[in-house]
Amino acid sequence: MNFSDFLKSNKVYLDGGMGTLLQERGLAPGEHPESWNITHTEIITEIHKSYFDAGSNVVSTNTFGANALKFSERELEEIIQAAFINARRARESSSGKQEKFIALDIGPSGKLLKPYGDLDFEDAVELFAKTVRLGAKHGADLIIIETMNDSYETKAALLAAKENSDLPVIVTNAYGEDGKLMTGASPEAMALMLIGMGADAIGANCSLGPRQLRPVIERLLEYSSVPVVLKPNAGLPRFDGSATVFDIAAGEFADEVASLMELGVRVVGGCCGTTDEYIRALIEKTGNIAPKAIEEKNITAVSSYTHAVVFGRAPVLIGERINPTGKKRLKEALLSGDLDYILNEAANQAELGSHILDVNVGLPSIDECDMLTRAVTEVQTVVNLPLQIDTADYSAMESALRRYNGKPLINSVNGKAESMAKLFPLAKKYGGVIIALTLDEDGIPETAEGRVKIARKIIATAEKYGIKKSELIFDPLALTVSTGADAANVTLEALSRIKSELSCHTSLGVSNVSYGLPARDTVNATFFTMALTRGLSAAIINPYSAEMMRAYYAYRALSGLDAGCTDYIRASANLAVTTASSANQSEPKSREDFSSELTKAIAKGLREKAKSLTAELLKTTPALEVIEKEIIPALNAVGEGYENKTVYLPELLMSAEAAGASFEVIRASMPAGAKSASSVKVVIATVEGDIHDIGKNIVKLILENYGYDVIDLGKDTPPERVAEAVMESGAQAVGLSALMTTTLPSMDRTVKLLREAVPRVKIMVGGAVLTKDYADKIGADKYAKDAMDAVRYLDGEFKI
Ligand code: THG
Repeated sequence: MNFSDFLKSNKVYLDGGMGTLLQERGLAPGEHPESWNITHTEIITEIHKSYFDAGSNVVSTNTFGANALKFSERELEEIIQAAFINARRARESSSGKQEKFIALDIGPSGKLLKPYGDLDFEDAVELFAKTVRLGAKHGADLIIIETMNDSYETKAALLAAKENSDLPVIVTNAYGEDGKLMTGASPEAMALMLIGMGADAIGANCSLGPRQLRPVIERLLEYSSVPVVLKPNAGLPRFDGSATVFDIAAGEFADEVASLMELGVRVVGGCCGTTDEYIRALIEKTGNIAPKAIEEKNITAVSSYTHAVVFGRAPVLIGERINPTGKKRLKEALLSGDLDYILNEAANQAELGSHILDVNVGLPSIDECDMLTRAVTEVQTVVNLPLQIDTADYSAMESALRRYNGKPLINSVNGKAESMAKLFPLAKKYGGVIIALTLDEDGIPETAEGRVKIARKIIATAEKYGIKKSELIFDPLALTVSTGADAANVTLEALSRIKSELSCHTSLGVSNVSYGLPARDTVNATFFTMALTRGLSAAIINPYSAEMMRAYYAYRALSGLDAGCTDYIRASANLAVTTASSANQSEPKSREDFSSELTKAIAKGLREKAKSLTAELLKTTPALEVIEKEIIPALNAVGEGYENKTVYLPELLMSAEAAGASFEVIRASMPAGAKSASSVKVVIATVEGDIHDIGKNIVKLILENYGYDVIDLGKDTPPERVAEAVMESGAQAVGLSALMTTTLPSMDRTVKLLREAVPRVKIMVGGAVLTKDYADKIGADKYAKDAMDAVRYLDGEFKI
């Protein structure tokens, strides 16, 4: 039986931990576990065999970090080939009677993707593709992409798997205590994107124990139309004085995973700290649980890199402003390649309450493929809303879909044969909810009947491409009422019928209705309300229009979607203020305006805007005042948001970038002598054996923006180098980072050496697996739980 067939109707038992077992057997800090496929074949084979003997259906090759960043092409092939030989030997020698499969295991690259990190998306795809091709060549039955803590990197890996093999793919992410990925994605956002792209099973692994992952699993089950996977750690890590141990034993682990299987989880195994004993206990405990059939959820929803927007609950507002139609300044900006105008519009529309933003950069003389891709990529750095990609150019559509970080809204397909033949394959490959216009080769039907007929044709054709009708949202086309008295009526009737007869969601470009009329906002808002009462799911609107926004909030309140009318009341108080200020964009600004605007620009991560506002402000304000009254408050606000989990890593980084740009302008304006003001030096490093530098890089950026002189030693840093650098530079403080439980001992060693060599230096430690207890135990001065915590500590120590 192949794995796809097995997955259809069975419970699937994966294997347990690998890395933690290799450490017990002597894997040294800094040594690549993947090399052991060649140097310790017996041990690797024995571990695989122990899992097959325990009853695992799937054993994952020891290739978690087998990628071209860590190994040369020749080494990579040798390692992957050896990994499969080991796994096959284990399979052949195991006496277990269950179905047995071997999965190519793929873990994260250890790098953040651009623009937050320095790995380009396509380079990430190619990096994973190399591993995928080798896995397929050497006999993988399936691919498991696991422990991914960033949505974009997960997308790159899944795309690589799909484009370079026909193998089934399981994708599991590492969710934190807040139920999100490190870069902010919710479980439903991941489920939507991954299932949209064709993942065969999705789920959660590593990071936490089964009990802590329950809320994540519940949300995955609610949204997933493919089997849900759970591969947790053996509870939470604890440092027992000499080694890292996990806090739940096999029996308790099995009980907890069993309770989630009762809810519908179909694929289970263990991650860090689990052994064959855990898998055996798990199989024993859950043998009698019948595998739950997978239900089609038929949820119509899109996602950004952080969250989902679901259609059919409350009306969805799609901001229309990123569209050059009728906008001279935007056209000019696009032609000169300036994206700042768009980023501003994106940030404003988000602030005004849009749920999704339309992105259209179509102009006759523009390279739309390049511009749309850039616009889509950049807009995602300043807002976390899902995007509606709006273009008639299929190559531009494909390029933008490829780079989009989430499950987008696709604007649009229509009933023409060519449109469907071009668009549906793209939607099928990349995922996305498709706006379908009810027009075809014969134009827009004048009757509602004619438009419904086209909708039926589109549904039937989509099905042939494997696209369900829940992935379609119909736009029955708002036409200009001043040129056709019945225009609005026909559209509304088509809308009602599409909803009642076809059970599909609908969307309208509302503003079309009022062309040529005075007081367009009033006509638009009234039409919008009429459409909402007929069941409209979404609308493309101008969020600057107070009348539209009032109509929206009033509708929500009147239809029981706004208890206590709290949203309506809050919105109407805000509306007068915000729309008035954004309407006057060309008026000269007072200094006060600039002040709050710079803070805002930094908080929103608008780099270019932050630069120009800083330069303007410096004409009237001393540099120090700009730093203290503008930049620091903005960074503090974002930093606080980060701590409260309202702001995620990407936004934090973009703000830091904007603040950095602002600092640059200030530095350039200062007299030469003032630049080397007595600053505090801080040496930072990721400890030996640890190749993760994401956390450390954030700390660096933030510290620099707070005026610290940072000496960055990079990752995998031996204790001696840290001590040397501190002595040479005379640094007052050291920051050490460790992201893996396995490298905690090396943090311990570094602290010990520093205490001997430079007792005066203050030591901060941090990282995902670190706890205050551990920091105290190894004698650090400070456990910094994040970058802002580090800043507060250093400010307290050195800037009194
Ligand atoms: N359905 C779908 N997509 C659509 C439409 C639709 N996309 C385009 C359009 N219609 C919706 N978007 C806009 C964008 C801008 C304007 C109207 C609709 C607009 N522009 C002003 C004008 O042309 O007069 C100028 C704006 C300005 O003053 O700056 O109104 O129906 N699926």
